[in-house]
Amino acid sequence: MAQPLELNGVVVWPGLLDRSEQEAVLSDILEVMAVAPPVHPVTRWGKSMSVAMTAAGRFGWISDRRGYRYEEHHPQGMAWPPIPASVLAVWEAVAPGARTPECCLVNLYRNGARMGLHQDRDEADLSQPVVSISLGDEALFRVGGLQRGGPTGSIWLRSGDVAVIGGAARLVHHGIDRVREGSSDLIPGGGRINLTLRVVTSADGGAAP
Ligand code: MD6
Ligand code: FE
Repeated sequence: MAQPLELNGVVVWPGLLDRSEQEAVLSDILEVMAVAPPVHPVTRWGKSMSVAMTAAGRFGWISDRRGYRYEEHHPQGMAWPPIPASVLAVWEAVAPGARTPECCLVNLYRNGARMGLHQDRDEADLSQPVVSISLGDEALFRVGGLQRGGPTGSIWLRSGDVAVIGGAARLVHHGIDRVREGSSDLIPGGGRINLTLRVVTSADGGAAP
């Protein structure tokens, strides 16, 4: 594996997946999306998110008028498809020894979609990392600190890049400011797909918070 970069404690592996590996992961994720279609979640306040989401694994992350949380079923009622082996292999490569991920959140960026600065803190075992895989169009990834409102830095994430948020940086604020449309021909119809792999439950097998 090439050398990783670091930004405010977030470890980024540029080009960890080559083109054929990206195509293999994408093909598996298109199958996930065929079974569990991406939907634009609605916030508690009724505002639709610009990113469309689905998931694989025991849990998916959803948001609706009742708030956001992990659920064992897609909003349309089906169980989430299993996490593809091609995706689990990336987790094993960058997070050896970690627990097995229980959620692969699939974020689909099209038509100017962005993601505001947030923390990933809905998981019960914060000793476990979140691993993110970027596919398709390049995206400007902003990373801040543990406190909201502190200084931030940015890095372009390209198709095949893998980012790991873990350890002391597990709760850093991060988001996607913009996506460079048309910068990649990987995804049919264009756009960007980001996969984030997470352990959701506590180490003793309890429920998510
Ligand atoms: C994205 N990523 O790249 C959004 N979260 O589209 C995330 O929100 C993220 O990249 C946790 C860990 C890594 C990430
Ligand atoms: Fe996140």
